[in-house]
Amino acid sequence: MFLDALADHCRNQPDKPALQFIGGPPVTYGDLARSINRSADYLLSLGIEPGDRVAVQLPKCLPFITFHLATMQIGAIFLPLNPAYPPSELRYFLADSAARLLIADAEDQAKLDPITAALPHHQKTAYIHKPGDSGADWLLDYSAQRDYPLPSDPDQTAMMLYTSGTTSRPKGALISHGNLTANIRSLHEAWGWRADDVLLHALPIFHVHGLVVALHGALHAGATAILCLAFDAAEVLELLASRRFSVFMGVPTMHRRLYQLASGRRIDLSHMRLMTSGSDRLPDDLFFGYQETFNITLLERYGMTETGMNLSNPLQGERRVGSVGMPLPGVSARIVDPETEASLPDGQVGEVQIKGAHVFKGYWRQPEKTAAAFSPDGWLRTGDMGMREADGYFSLKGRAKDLIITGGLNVYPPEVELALMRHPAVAACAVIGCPDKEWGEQVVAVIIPQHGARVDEAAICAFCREHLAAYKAPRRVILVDDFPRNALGKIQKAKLRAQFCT
Ligand code: MLC
Repeated sequence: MFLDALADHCRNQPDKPALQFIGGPPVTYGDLARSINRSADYLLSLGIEPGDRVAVQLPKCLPFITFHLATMQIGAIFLPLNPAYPPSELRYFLADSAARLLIADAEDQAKLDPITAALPHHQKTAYIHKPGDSGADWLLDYSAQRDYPLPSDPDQTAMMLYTSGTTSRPKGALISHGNLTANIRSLHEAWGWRADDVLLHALPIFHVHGLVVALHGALHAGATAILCLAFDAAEVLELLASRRFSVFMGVPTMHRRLYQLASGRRIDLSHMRLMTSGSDRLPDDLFFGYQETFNITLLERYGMTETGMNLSNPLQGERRVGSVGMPLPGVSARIVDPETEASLPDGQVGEVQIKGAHVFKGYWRQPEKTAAAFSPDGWLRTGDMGMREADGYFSLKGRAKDLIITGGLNVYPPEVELALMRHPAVAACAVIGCPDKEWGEQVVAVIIPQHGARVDEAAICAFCREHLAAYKAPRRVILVDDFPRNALGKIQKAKLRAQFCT
């Protein structure tokens, strides 16, 4: 499994750099093994047992990575949390997951202690001081050699990743060791990961893209990942041009910024073995712009939190503009009529459904939602609409579910609508996504104010930021007297989009 492959690399190439944060020292595979051991010792000293949830809310740093790997190694369930979550979201994730332990940045103690004090399952918050530098020293300064048995049951849950829902609060998607391993093996084969690859890693590490596809990909291959603390387009472009790297993965917003920064200059990046784009549709102009400016063809792929990666354009062969490619090895994909779930012929648009050993186990303590996520014959309903061409390439054609993607992050309108409805000046609201060149889509709130209420648009946006992570907050507020509704009284968001997304 993935952890076995990593353990082999730690044993066989202890002096090779596994990770390096920009500006920091290299962390060899030997160092990584020791720091995982130290993290595991610590977790065990607190009585953390297999199946316990360990939540980690840290910036991008070595302790995040070692506690991630150590938690999975001792059979507990790793729960990453975005440091941008406001207290209300954080409280929900910690309460719903019933996490026993939270590992967090000491700088956040004043914010976190009042939240965790009221949580019945919460046992401890381990605060790390300066997790980016001195916090990492604590982990590296360790010589104990342990041989913890690695989890051997592929069905054992390794991670829990929250995904928002169209009709409910966020759900914890349970990802098993077998799921992770199946997906990383598919990607290893499809993308030709090599031990001499050097990954430039500029994604956040609390999502499947940055954590699993990018970081696990490099560690599984015994390669080296160089990590930027955040995405700075100028820094990333300079690094990419330096010829040190062979692999880079980004979301379209990142690629857009890199492309705009080049502003017509030709910068040859053809030494890059692999540059991928995902988490949102890659616009055609960016695909061609990259070819023109950087002499490289981006490889677009398609995945989701519940599965990891599903489809990919080929490493060798045609990377087709507007297409997310073909099923990865071991993955099956079909297009079905969204009503009847009957398979549709090539060329027809329907829901994309997925099957394979990489597909998640289900949602934490939500058997009905888990059942609803699958067709009667066991295919995962992705909620994405797509089409298969006769030669096997798939393309995405919209969404069956009400979802906005901004900067590669999913925002579920009902979640934003719920927050808006808590504002006293809002009588009714509908949240829509409007196309945006930089972000892909922009969150827009259409509001009917309470009778006689004065609505301050800036105050509404600020109010949302108190209750939701900033990327979910509306960028624009539009006031209306009424909504277009269908015969059943349902708000017709397509009409709102047509009217207001200009
Ligand atoms: C930041 N902001 C966003 C945003 N990210 N707003 C909307 N959408 C986003 N995605 C806000 C900030 O709060 C800030 O608001 C303002 O935008 C400017 O911030 P910034 O400094 O310019 O943003 P930056 O930190 O550079 O972030 C942009 C980004 C980041 C594109 C680098 O969003 C990012 O890392 N996206 C990748 C997300 C990702 O990893 N997705 C994978 C999910 S897994 P203000 O007003 O306070 O200034 C998945 C499965 C799969 O989807 O297939 O991969």
